[in-house]
Formats: sequence, structure tokens, C-alpha cells
Amino acid sequence: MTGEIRRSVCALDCPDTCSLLINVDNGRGSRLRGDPAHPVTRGFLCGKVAQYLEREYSPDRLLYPMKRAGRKGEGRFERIGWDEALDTIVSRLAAVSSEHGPESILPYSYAGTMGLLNGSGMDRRFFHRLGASRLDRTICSSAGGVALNETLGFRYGTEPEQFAHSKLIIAWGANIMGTNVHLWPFITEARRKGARLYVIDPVATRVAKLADRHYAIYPGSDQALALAMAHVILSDGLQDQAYLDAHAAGLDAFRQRAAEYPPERAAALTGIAADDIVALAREYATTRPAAIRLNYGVQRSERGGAAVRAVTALPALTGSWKEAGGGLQLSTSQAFQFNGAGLEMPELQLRSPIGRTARLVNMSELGKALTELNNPPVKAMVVYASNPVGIAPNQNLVLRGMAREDLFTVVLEQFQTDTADWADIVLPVTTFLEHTDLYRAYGHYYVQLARPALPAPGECKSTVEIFRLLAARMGFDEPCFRDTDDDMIRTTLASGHPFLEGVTLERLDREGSVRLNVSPEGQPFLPFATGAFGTPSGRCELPSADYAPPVESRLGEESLVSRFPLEMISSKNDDSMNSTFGHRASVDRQTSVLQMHSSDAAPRGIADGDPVRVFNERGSLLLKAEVNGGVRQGVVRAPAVRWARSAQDRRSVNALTSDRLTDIGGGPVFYSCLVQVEKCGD
Ligand SMILES: Nc1nc2c(c(=O)[nH]1)N[C@H]1C(S)=C(S)[C@@H](COP(=O)(O)OP(=O)(O)OC[C@H]3O[C@@H](n4cnc5c(=O)[nH]c(N)nc54)[C@H](O)[C@@H]3O)O[C@H]1N2
Ligand SMILES: Nc1nc2c(c(=O)[nH]1)N[C@H]1C(S)=C(S)[C@@H](COP(=O)(O)OP(=O)(O)OC[C@H]3O[C@@H](n4cnc5c(=O)[nH]c(N)nc54)[C@H](O)[C@@H]3O)O[C@H]1N2
Ligand code: SF4
Ligand SMILES: [Mo]
Repeated sequence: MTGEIRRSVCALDCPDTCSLLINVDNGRGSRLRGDPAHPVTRGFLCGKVAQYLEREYSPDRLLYPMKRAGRKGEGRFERIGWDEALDTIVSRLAAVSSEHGPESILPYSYAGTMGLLNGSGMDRRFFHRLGASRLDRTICSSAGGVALNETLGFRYGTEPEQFAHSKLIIAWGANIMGTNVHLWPFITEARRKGARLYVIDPVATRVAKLADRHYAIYPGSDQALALAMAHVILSDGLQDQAYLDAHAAGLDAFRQRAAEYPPERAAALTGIAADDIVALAREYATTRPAAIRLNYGVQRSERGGAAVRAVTALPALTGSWKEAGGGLQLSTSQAFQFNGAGLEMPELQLRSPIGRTARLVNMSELGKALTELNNPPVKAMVVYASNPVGIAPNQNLVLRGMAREDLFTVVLEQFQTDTADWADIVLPVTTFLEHTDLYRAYGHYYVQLARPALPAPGECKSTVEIFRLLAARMGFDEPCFRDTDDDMIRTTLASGHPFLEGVTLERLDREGSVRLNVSPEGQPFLPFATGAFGTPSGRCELPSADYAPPVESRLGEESLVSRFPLEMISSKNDDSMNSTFGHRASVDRQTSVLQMHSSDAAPRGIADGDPVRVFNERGSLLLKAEVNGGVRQGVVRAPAVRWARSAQDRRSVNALTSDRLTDIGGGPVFYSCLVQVEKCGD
């Protein structure tokens, strides 16, 4: 078995969901690259995953089950066998369930893997049958997702391939070079044919530096900009009235709201000059086709939902959905019309001791859930595919919860993360190169399947297999707990939706990646060219919400602004994936800095490279100043998310972020965060 090339799929939480090829010699992977035949991957990978084999074979991989040997949080563990680990978990969960009710058990997971089986398959069945609390998975995209659904009815968007036909591309809160690099070749192709690229972002990201124009907007003010653009478009009569008449609802109320946002008012709210707003609106409305790549940065603020709704109204206003290379992409995920109910089996809750749908706990309020929630309190938490101590807001409150002696914590992990340090039991899991899974995407329209390309090291098991074993030990005798991976994939594909017609396990095994039947072969998918919005009215629902600056912003609550005058953005680090890859020294360096504008650094006596303390009412954090022109005055940026366990003060950026929720969707407001900064050490 030498010199074989196997296929896999990148499971990281990224819109690109790349198709991978890996060279395997005698069971060992030697080279990882993007599949040149895949229409979106196009033969290349991002830097972090091109080196994934470093992570795969890292000496820091967890290989055996362990139990806590020291105090909670101390991070001392001793190796145990699988039998002892599983028996301990089952007996503790059973005891907690009978004493406090099963809802005192909280699963906590997100998108450490985007694989459907390992990320949202057997685990869901297990917790439903147990009657555990349900987790409201809001941590990333729920404000924007709900906003899209309210406006468009479907989370569909412009295909990445169609950006090549655009004449104007607006990257709106979208760090394309860092978080969505496979869109870049299509943008480059469009620019070769004369297209312009504009970026709307408070931070001078790599893509902002490569753009034709960078609009350095104030954080959390996008709704005001979009309303002002709509105002200009409507007062100049540049709208596509026929499209609006046929396919939109709420135009009168939207027009009235937009009329309250003349460019001068929006200029004061956004920091973008009135003339620039007028020019941008006119150019957007008259350049055909024009596409907006909206990403999730915009919706991580207090008004993030309304902002996404206002931006999403623009392509309906101009009729841009009609054109290949027009429209907007925030997500494509809902086109994967899988049989989610068959995969997750929520009806198992009726067979649980509570016999009804369990309560829902918002993952973005984990600190509160662990310290305030009652009836019942959370007594056990099972964490997988997530690192909540690192990534959830208000880290100090989360840590207070994790430290509770009466909380039983299980963590299924590949690495000893900040969260694993607080576990009572740690279970070693496989990586995506080592197990079978089925993948959707949120930045393109290809379904993919991956089989194990490499053997599992040590005693690692897949997350699916671990929940199968736990179910058996719990005595759950429903046949679904004996489903094989292939059974689960077949069930998931069998939704009967036309987008999935002919997409079978056999075909995926043959082809690896299959385009959804969103349009006839060779033709672009134009989701809303002829209306067909998924809203109850069948129309694009134009929003009418008013704007107000976030409480935590330069124009926000005065008592806060006076003490904490800087707006902190902790956006994604280019070379990591949330907290994944935090074990790398290079990533640790990149995520331990605070980017500042010189006019904010100088009055504080801070020079480039100085150690600084960043603080607010929730916490304090030590970082190194980078006075490098990356941010505009009044804004600071700390790339997310460092491993707190590597930091001298054992904290990371979420020690500062707020656990307020967004206006729509109950999401986190990571990027509405006021702080003060001082120089350390004198
Ligand atoms: N390299 C890398 N890639 C990733 C990730 C990663 O951690 N690293 N994470 C993955 C995940 S989980 C996700 S959800 C996606 C997210 O992908 P993106 O949404 O592209 O990433 P973010 O960094 O959250 O935000 C994008 C940009 O929005 C800007 N921004 C912040 N606040 C505002 C605002 O108020 N208005 C405007 N207009 N812009 C604002 C930020 O400065 C940032 O440059 O990326 C995925 N891909
Ligand atoms: N300040 C700030 N905080 C943020 C963000 C930000 O931009 N700024 N971004 C937010 C966003 S958008 C998101 S999506 C969240 C992301 O938060 P998380 O989903 O928690 O993402 P990661 O930090 O990448 O942690 C995922 C973990 O899953 C593990 N894992 C990978 N594959 C598997 C598997 O198959 N099984 C199991 N059991 N584990 C696996 C990895 O080893 C890793 O430790 O963070 C949020 N937090
Ligand atoms: S993280 Fe994104 S760009 Fe990088 S390999 Fe994975 S899917 Fe592709
Ligand atoms: Mo995310």
C-alpha cells in the first residue's frame, strides 16, 4: 500500500469546505493539497491547512482517555482505560439525571468539525434520548442567519463561481484573504475583466489593502450605511421598480426609514464621508452586475441582525438578483436540504424521562448558564467539537462556572485545550482525516463525503463512535443507536428534496464531491432571479427597523465610553481557525497582540512592541501593542482566539467580550466591546 493518493474533505468551520488529496505511504500521510479538479478548491489550500499534517502528527495529540488527577482546572490528568472512562461517564450522568432531572445535563458543541455525523448526528440522538437540555447553537451566525431567513426566506446566496462575472464586488465585513480565500480567484478573474473591488471594514485587512477602495467604517454602524445607500438609490430613482413590484414587500416602510438616513446623518454615524456614501450608492446601483460578499463580521454586533437585513435589501432594490455575477452571498448552507430530523431524531425526547421537548440553553450565555441557571441548574456538561473556555464571551464568568466543584465535565478532544484543562474526564477523538463523514458547505453548493484516509492514532475514537458506546452503556435499545456511519449518511441524504435527487452514498463514494441540483448542469444558480423567496409572502421582506449605535461603541452609552473609550474588534486570525491551531507558536504570537492606531497609542505612552493591559468591567488581559496602521483611530483589534493556557495571565480575548445578545437571533456581540488600554510595567 505505498504511494496511494486518497481523498478527504477539510472539516474546519470555513465557507470553502475544500476537497483534499493526501498522499499516504504505509499508512502515513506525507502531502496534503487541494483537489485541482474541484471547481471551488481549484488545487490550493489555505496556509493553515496546507500544514495540517503538523497538527495530525503533533506530539500534543491526545491519545488515551484520562481522568482528572489534580484540582479542577489545574490540568493534571492520568491515563485510564476506555471501560473506566465510559463507565464513569454513564454512572455520573445517570446519577445527575435521577437527582436533578436530565435537563441538568448540558451538551456543548459547535463546529470543530463541520461533518454532519461527528458534529450533529449520534450526539444529538444520545442527548435527545437522555432528555438533556438542548443547546441553542448561536455562537457564530444566528443573528445573520435569522436575518437572512426573515428577509430572503432561504439562506441561499450568489455562487462563488459567479463572482467572476461581476463588475463591482463589495466585500462587506468580509476578510476574504483570511477566512474565504477560495473566493479570491473568482474576484481576480473579475478584476482582470475590469471589475472593481471595494471593502467595508473597520480594519485594514489584507483584502482591504488589495482593494480599489477601503471604507473604514465605525464598528456596528453598517445598518446606517445600508439605509443611506438605499436612500440615495431611491431618491435618485435608481431602483429596479419592476423587480420590486413583482418580488418585494414592505417597500413603503423601508423607503420611509431610509429617508431618515440622508448621507450627512449616516456620515456622522459611520465615519464615511457623505460624498463617498452617495458615490458608492450610485455606483452600486448603476454598475451591472454588482455582487456583495457579506460575511459574518457585520452581525457580531448589537445591531448585527438589523444590519444584515438592511444590507440584504440592497440587491432586491437594484434587481441585482436577476444577473449572474449579481446578488449577495452571506451563506449557501440551507440549499443542503438534508433530512436533518432523520439524522438528529428529536422525537427521541418523547422516550426520555422528561417525555417532552427539553429546554433550550443559549450557548452564547454559557457563563450565565453555569452560574445562574436554575430549575434545574447545570450539573453535568459534555463538550465536543468546541472549546468554550476559549471561544465563549465573558470568559471570567465561564471560568467561574467551570470551577464549580459540583459540575461534572466531560471533554471529547484532539488537544488539551483551555476547556479540556477543566474536565473530569477527557476522551481522545479522531481528526477528519481519520473518520467517515458527510459535509455541507456555507460558501458553495457541493455535497462531499470523506472516508478515513489515515489510521486513528493511539486509542482515539470518532465522536460518533463514542456516543454509540455511551448509548449502549446507558441501555438505550432503540435501533438508531446501532446505525452504522453509512446508515446515517443514507438517512441524511434521503430527504426527497429535488436539490438532492440522485445524490446517493454510492455516487459520493465514486465522485467525492457532487453539486447540488440547484440549477441545470452548466447554468448558474440564480436563487432569486424570478423572486421565489422563501418567506411566507414569497417576497423579499424589506426591513423597517430603526438604527441606534451599539451601547458599547464610540457613540454608545456615555458612562461606558468615558471609562473605556476604545472599540475592540477580535476578528479572525488569518493563520488559525478560532482556537484551533492555538498550539502553534506562530499562532500564539499572532494572537497575543493588540493592533492600535498611533493617535491612540501616543497619548498613552505606548510604542510598537510595548506590553499593554487591556481592560473593562468584565476583565483584563495582557497583550503586546502593534502600532501598525491596521486599524482606524478609536478602534483596536486583537486577533482571535489565543489559547489562554499559553498566556502569562491565563486569559484570552474573551475575558473582555460581552455576553449581551444581538437584536435578532440571540447571537453574541463579540465586536461590540469597549475597552481601555494602558502601558504595562511602569
Ligand atoms: N483564517 C481563518 N478563517 C476562518 C476562521 C478563523 O478563525 N480563521 N473562522 C471561521 C469562522 S468560525 C467563521 S464564522 C468565518 C467568519 O468569516 P468572516 O466573517 O470573514 O470573519 P470575521 O473576522 O468575523 O469578520 C470579517 C471582517 O469583519 C470586520 N468587522 C468587524 N466588525 C465589523 C463591523 O461592524 N462592520 C463591518 N463592515 N465589518 C466589521 C472584521 O474587521 C473582519 O475583517 O470565518 C471562518 N474562517
Ligand atoms: N473573541 C472572539 N470569539 C469568538 C469568535 C471571534 O471572532 N472572536 N468567533 C466565534 C465563532 S464565529 C465561532 S464559530 C466560535 C468557534 O468556536 P469552536 O467551535 O469552539 O471552535 P474552535 O475554537 O476551533 O474549537 C473547536 C474544537 O473542536 C475540536 N475538534 C475538531 N474536530 C473534532 C471532532 O471531530 N470531534 C470532537 N469532539 N472535537 C473536534 C478541535 O480540536 C477544537 O479544539 O468561536 C466564537 N468565538
Ligand atoms: S480552512 Fe477553509 S480554505 Fe483552509 S483548507 Fe479548510 S476549507 Fe479550505
Ligand atoms: Mo463561526
